[in-house]
Amino acid sequence: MTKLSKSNLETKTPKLDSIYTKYFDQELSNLIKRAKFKSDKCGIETMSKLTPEILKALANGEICAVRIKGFCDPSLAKRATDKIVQYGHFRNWKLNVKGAGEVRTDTDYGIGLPSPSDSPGPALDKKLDIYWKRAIPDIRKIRSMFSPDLSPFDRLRLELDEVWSGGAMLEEFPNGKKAFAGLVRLIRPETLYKGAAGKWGIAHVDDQSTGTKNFWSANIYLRTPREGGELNIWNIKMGEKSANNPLYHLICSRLAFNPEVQEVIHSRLFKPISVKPESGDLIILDVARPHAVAGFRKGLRIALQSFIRHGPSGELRLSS
Ligand SMILES: O=C(O)CCC(=O)C(=O)O
Ligand SMILES: [Fe+2]
Repeated sequence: MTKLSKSNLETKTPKLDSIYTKYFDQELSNLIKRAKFKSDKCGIETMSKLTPEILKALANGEICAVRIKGFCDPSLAKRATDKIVQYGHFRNWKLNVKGAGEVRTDTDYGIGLPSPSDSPGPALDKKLDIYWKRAIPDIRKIRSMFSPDLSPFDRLRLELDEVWSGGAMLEEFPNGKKAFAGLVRLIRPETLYKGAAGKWGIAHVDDQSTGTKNFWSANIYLRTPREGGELNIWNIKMGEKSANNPLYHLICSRLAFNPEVQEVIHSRLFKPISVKPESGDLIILDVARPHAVAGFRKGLRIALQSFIRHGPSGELRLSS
């Protein structure tokens, strides 16, 4: 066993104070150190099928997430995953962070592309062209991985349309182009961050505009590790107070994808509520609440993912 000397202990567990001074000025540091969240005690509901009532409860902030157990038959999930892993050219999902350029996340994606998030300009235009061109062929490619069975992602689109007043559809851009939805996301032990974010996950929200209402994410889990890989959700009381909370702003920012900043975030958050997805489960969660995928040592964690926004006429709009 290596003996830990004081100096290598220091490099392994960077002191919080030095992280504060590295990333924030004195005033912001003090605000973050004083910031507190209240839990609203909302939970994660497990159901056997999607119902209008449970989605309304999610929309009204009465629950944090809904899990549909066995939404996809586990043996179908296994068969499709074997094909997906063989076929997919997995790449790390990178984010543009102001001042730090592209930073890696803990997640790789295979079939499909996440919608580009660059600021307006020629680089974004180029990425959007590729995204639009590939959207429908990639949706069909994923469908083919489950053939001759119904893809669970297609089933999700159908069932959301059936149960939600206002219906469900693929997100459509102002130019009439359809979005891609149902991204294959893969997390491996090797891609996890070190430190708190590797243990509890990268605490984040998925929309940088703080306090967005009714912005959900759906994940259909195809393969999950035997131990670890829980979905952690912080059931913070949402509203004006949380939207103005400097810690919430930090979690919403791209800086949250910095492993050192995660040390600060985790030191300030209370214990999350947690759910361990199993192969075949569907979870729809409110992604305005901080959430994270807990680390694991062995195995793969693969899911088909889509965001769900509420459109102007009350319809659900899906895009990855
Ligand atoms: O994989 C999961 O359980 C949730 C991932 C996530 O952060 C999301 O869907 O927004
Ligand atoms: Fe997320």
